[in-house]
Amino acid sequence: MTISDIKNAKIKAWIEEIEKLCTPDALHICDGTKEEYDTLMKKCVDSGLATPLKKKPNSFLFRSLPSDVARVEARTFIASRKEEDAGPTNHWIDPVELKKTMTKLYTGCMKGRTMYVIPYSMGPVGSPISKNGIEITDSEYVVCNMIIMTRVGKKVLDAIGPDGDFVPCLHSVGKPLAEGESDHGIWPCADMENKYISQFPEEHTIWSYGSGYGGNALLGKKCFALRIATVLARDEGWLAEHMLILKLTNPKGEVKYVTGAFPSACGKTNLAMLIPKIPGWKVETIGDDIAWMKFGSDGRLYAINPEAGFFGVAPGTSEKSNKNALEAARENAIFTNCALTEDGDIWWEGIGYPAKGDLIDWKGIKRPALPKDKSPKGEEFAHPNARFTAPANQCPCIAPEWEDPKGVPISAFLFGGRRPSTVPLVHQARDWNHGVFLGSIVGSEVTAAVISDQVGQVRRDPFAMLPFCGYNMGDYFQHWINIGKKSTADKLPKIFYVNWFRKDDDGNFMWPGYGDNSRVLAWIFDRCDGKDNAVDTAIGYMPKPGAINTEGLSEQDKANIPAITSVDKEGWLKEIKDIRENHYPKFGKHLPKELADQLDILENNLKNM
Ligand code: SAT
Ligand code: MN
Repeated sequence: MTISDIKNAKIKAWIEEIEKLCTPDALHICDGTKEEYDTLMKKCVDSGLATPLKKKPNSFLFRSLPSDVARVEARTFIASRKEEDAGPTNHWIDPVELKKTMTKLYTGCMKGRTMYVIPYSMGPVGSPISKNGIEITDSEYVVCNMIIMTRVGKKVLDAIGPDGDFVPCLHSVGKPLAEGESDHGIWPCADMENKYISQFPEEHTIWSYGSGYGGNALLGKKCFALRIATVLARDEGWLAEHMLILKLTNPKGEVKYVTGAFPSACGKTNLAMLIPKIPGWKVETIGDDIAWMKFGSDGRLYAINPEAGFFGVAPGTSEKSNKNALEAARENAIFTNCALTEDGDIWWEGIGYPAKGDLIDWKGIKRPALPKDKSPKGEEFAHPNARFTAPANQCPCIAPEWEDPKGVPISAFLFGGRRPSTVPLVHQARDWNHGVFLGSIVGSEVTAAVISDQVGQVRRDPFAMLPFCGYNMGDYFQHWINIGKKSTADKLPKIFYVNWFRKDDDGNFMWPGYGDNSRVLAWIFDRCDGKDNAVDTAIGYMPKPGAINTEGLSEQDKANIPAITSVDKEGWLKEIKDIRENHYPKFGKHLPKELADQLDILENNLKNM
């Protein structure tokens, strides 16, 4: 395609404006075809940025710089006109000031590079729930990832039409090249203080500069499908959430769709692709990271997966933990910051087998293989946030309806995080507002998915949206309360809080997780049918003794069940104190009264226990 194929005057003018600002050597309008993907990948291989993998057809390994390995929350900004509208959990900069700073950075920033224009759709093209974006980038890595992760090409320009809406997304790695200079195989990016991941919520616009990694650079994902989409969802009455979507079928062949919000690197991909340990049950995948949900005319919430691929955490992914993800990435995949084996395959910690021969680690250094598939902290062969990018339609358990433009009707929402104590295996909210309360208090240990000195510490991550809400989080809570008023209890999803990560005093996990989480999903499925399998407790409904199927579970795991399915009164009272003193006060007058009331109810219930 050339610029003359673009009939939409707004798009054309924007491309010309950015071209003038960034002064690339060439302009390329992406059509998303295989030929285009192959040509750009070849360019990456020729320049030394990508290594073709002999053992995985049409798959490539990239190594980033150690300073550009994950999202950078401290450099992520919500530039609303008023600081209050960004709220207490976001980094705010005045949009006029930010644009001035970034315009300076963008000036001439694509010198020596090609400027790519990627027309893409989040969601099936033409679905009433889908939205269109256009990303301009100077990174071939970004284009190739976007071709896997979204729907790219002329069909999107056609869907936008001559005067339709789109979200403009500007990205540069922030590393202009001098005359005759090349990257020499070194990942291009800018220094930390010059990285900016900026959202302008009033203009529905994204400007990203200086990072080439994941959510910082693939702007359809966190920047659009979450930060900007939360703003659109608030204004238009729907939900844009950091949630997997799965299809659950019981032994009778009955189906329910479930979504689940968990912070980054807490097992969303594994849960979405789970292989049940209990006979007769089946899990299929609709999405593994983001759900967009709108009310249907029947009053139920229908969800689509706005993405077309998986950008999954590689370490820990094995035949045992997630065979389906490995299968999805068997070919036509991109691997970032994994280790390379002598025979041309990828390897990572927790892949399930020790590597043979010498390896090249994610920093490009040759290392002798280890006898096990674990490494000491800080010396990993694959970076802990190493990723695979794989087309969703290559996943063996992808649900046939995963691209249904109507979406799928949701029966249950799960919230969860990594909580070594207090929070039980599963409990159910009594009603919608109680469920919103549970979402608002989610906490989790910080993972390697973000560059932070808090890794390993528990932080509050409401709705697993802490880094992804494009406006004041207190108003976002209110939006959730309001959504509950738009339908009736029988039609709204039931809300559950799960915790696969309880630990004993010696630091051992008390629940096997992975495929065994199907035991909890089965209980939830039956709850949605109103089955009498629960007891009413101070914190909500919990499984009746014996209601969790334990067939085939080890004796040790069975013995742990009473401890992880009971109410830890002291732990919850501490939790309440922390919410009351440190969490809720942050939101000031933006905190919905309904949530303050829920906190009082919980405290009373516990004191009367
Ligand atoms: O934001 S990323 O896409 O890099 C990964 C994540 O944090 O979920
Ligand atoms: Mn995510």
